[in-house]
Amino acid sequence: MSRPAILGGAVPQTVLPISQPTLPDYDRYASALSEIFESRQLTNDRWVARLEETAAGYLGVPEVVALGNATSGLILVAKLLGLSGKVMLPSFTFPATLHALLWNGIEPVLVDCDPESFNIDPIDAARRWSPGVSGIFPVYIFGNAPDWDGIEQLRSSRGLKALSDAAHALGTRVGDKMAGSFAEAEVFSLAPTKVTVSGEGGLVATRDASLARELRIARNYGNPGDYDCLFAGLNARQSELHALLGVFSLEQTETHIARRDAIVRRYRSGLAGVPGVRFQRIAENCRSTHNYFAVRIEALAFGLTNAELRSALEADQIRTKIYFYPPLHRQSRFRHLPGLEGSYPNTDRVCAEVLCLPLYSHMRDGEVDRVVEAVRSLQSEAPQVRAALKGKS
Ligand code: T4K
Repeated sequence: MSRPAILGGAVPQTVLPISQPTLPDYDRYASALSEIFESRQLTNDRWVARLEETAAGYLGVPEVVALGNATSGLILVAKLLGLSGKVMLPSFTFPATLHALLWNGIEPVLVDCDPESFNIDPIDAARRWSPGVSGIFPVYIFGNAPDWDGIEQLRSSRGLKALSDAAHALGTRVGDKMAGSFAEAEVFSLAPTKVTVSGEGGLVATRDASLARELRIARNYGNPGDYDCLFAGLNARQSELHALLGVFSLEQTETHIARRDAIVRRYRSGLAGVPGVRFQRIAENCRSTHNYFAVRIEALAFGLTNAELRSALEADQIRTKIYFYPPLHRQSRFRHLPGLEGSYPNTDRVCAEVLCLPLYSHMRDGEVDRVVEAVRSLQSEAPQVRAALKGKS
């Protein structure tokens, strides 16, 4: 085991990023790009249509609408589904989930997470339900599917609409059903830190043809074609250059997920038995995309907090992130909103322990082993590491 840099060991030459896009073959991309240049049609044309068709085929849904990013998809779907009053969402998520509701003047009602799966807890959602709630907005945390059976019970008994934030979940499967067909609309991200990328991009999957039609109008200012706008839309268009990258990237999604699965298995076996290290629970019938590999660091048993481990790994040139901190109920500008003021003990605990370790589809076994070895050696010398970190601050 090499000595940690924080304790005076050698600083490695190479940096391991938390995340990196795995890109398709450049020459093939460049050659197709030259056709786009020749056509001079840079947005909303055949590559956007092809991305939508290919994604719809892959997901097994009738309609997919491509957008400039997932955030605009979430904003537009919340609007077009006619959500109003209050909508329930998890506190443990990326801020964009909340922003989609705030842009629509909807009151968020936060729900605690399940501490093992990190996903919205349907039992807590039932507790926090009140008559003004019109919808539920689960998130596939790190690619792990939420408990759709539990959500469905609440949804049907309370007459709720559901949209999902599936930003991490293009390729997640529950049994033989792909993410994309569980809610009225599910929104995927194709941003650079995702498994499937288009530079920036988003995809909305839905079975509702009229919602898809309205979304295509909404992404173009709400203009149905005659400039007599039907409603206030956005410019949320996908460009042809991005869509092209998305089409080629989507061809590799299954290969990338299989590789990520192997990486996660290697991580789990390498870290097995390290005191205080716990893994996200993924239901047996769920195939996660493993968009991120999150561990929980129980400080008492491990000897360091998640933040201390993060700083010590940083010295070893290993980049990590504490996603999602701060959770929504601790965001300084939003925490005083009425629906955010409750207590969310599981979310607080997960946030105090979670750490996302490097994971990208082209990550080599040796790189996984380097992270495992660093975590193991930092744990075995935790008191000295803590003292060294204190000395530096
Ligand atoms: N819902 C959820 C649950 C989400 O997680 C997100 C976004 C959304 C909705 C909204 O989706 P979009 O509207 O973005 O489509 C990143 C991403 O910007 C964001 O898309 C993502 N989730 C979030 C979890 O992560 P940062 O600021 O934490 O990541 P950043 O830019 O520091 O990148 C992390 C690492 O990735 C870098 O250290 C290096 C690598 N990287 C990054 C970029 C941008 C690359 O290698 N190449 C790149 O081009 O936000």
